[in-house]
Amino acid sequence: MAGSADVVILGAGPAGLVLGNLLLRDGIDCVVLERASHAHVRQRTRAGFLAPATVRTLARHGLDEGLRKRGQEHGVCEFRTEDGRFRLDYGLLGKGEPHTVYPQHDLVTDLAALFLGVGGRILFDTEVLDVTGVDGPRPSVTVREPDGRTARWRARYVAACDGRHGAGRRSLPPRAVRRHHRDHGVSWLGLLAEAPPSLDAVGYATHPRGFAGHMARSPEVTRYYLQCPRGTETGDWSGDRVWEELELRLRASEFGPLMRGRVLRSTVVDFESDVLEPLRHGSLFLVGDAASLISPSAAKGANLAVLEAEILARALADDLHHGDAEGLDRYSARCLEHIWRAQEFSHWMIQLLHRVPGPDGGASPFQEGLRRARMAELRNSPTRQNWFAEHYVGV
Ligand code: RFL
Repeated sequence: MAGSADVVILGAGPAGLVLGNLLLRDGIDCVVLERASHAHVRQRTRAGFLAPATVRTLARHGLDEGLRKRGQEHGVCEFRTEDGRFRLDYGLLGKGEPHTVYPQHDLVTDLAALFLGVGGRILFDTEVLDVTGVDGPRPSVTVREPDGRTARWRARYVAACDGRHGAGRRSLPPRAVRRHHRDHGVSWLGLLAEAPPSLDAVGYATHPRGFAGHMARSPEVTRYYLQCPRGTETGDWSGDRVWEELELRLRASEFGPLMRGRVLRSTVVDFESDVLEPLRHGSLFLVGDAASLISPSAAKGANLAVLEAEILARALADDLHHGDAEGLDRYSARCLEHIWRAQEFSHWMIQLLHRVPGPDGGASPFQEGLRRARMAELRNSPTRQNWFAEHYVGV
């Protein structure tokens, strides 16, 4: 046997590391098991739009030093459409709160350092193979250790924070949990470019050739997105082709040039969403992407992960310190309320920004009419703009 802990946490992403930090600060014995190496975890890039509620959560628990120093407030979107362009100062609308832009791999690096700094255990290069005995009082977690040998961890509770392809989901007995799934039929080519931002706003462009997006990351690096057909390989897109397509869809000739640069990294993301229900089976809890996958159109995934980790940490502390299991019993229902609201807004964003292909591959004129009406409403209605701002930064 490898060891035991009150709480065994699968995965060192935002969900697992926030949970680990909160448990350890509450005196609860826990361990984080992570398949990837420490170096890999520190450089896995994703966007990093953090909601004000997420920033407050991290601040409340003293986990925000890095983002306070290096995070940047962001509160403006620019839409470029068939009917011209318009800007929304969403940071001044709704509840008047902006996003904080802080790259996810920096957040994960900070959270891992803080956890290790207070004596936390993270076992990198340790792949969880399965979780068994979750119906009983002592579940166990089988892992492949860095030297290839298998070993077993015993726990009182297991928190599956290991994403949609993780061992937590895989270990659920058949029919223990329902999975509600939607494939949105949309894909993005996500690009990281060694180029300064070309706009002082998040840029969303709708175009007959598909969506294009612009998101500032730092003074030197910008994230771009291009909607692409399903089945696209990153190798299909040379640097020149990427920039020509971005300039066309972002209408650079009309609204100003793009600052070109080397494409450092590209990935294809197929838009899928799912929600598992309930988020608990016996002593196994699902957190973050393991609980619900949400398409990246509205930047909600990491924010939900932090929120759920805080809810679970409090519930575990009540149970382990005071024998009060009510929080654990309510965990699933509380999180699902937030998850469905985020899914709803994310779905609305997908419908706002994309010509969603129908079964024959083309966008239906009816759907396209609805999409343009939705965009016009956002452009013209102050009520709609306030609603957008509230949900865009909310979790
Ligand atoms: P993570 O971050 O995927 O971490 C899971 C960890 O589990 C490990 N793992 C295992 N470990 C041991 N054994 C196994 N069998 C394991 N299987 C997996 C993995 O190596 C990994 O370290 O899940 P977590 O913690 O739930 O966090 C979820 C977020 O990462 C995700 O929702 C966001 O990245 C989504 N997302 C965004 N969310 C935001 O809130 N704001 C954004 O601006 C934002 N932009 C994005 C995004 C996701 C994107 N992609 C790549 C889908 C932009 C993009 C392009």
